[in-house]
Amino acid sequence: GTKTTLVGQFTIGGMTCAACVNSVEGILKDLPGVKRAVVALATSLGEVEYDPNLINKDDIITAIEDAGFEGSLVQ
Ligand code: 9UX
Repeated sequence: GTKTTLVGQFTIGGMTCAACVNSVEGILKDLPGVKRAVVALATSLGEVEYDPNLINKDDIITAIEDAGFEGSLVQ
């Protein structure tokens, strides 16, 4: 069938070095349904492309929080 993906933007608080960025990107990319994740240290922003049939924005925020950072949705 047709592939469906959405793109969500999140603020990720608490990242202070490049290794934090790599860690958060790795965690996001390992989530089921996440196709792409790009995280920027300077802006504290993350962009995640995901399949809404497999994961939702709240799940993504929970994963960010579980990794020890503060995640919130960019409206
Ligand atoms: Mo860098 Mo981030 O030394 O949790 S990995 S601060």
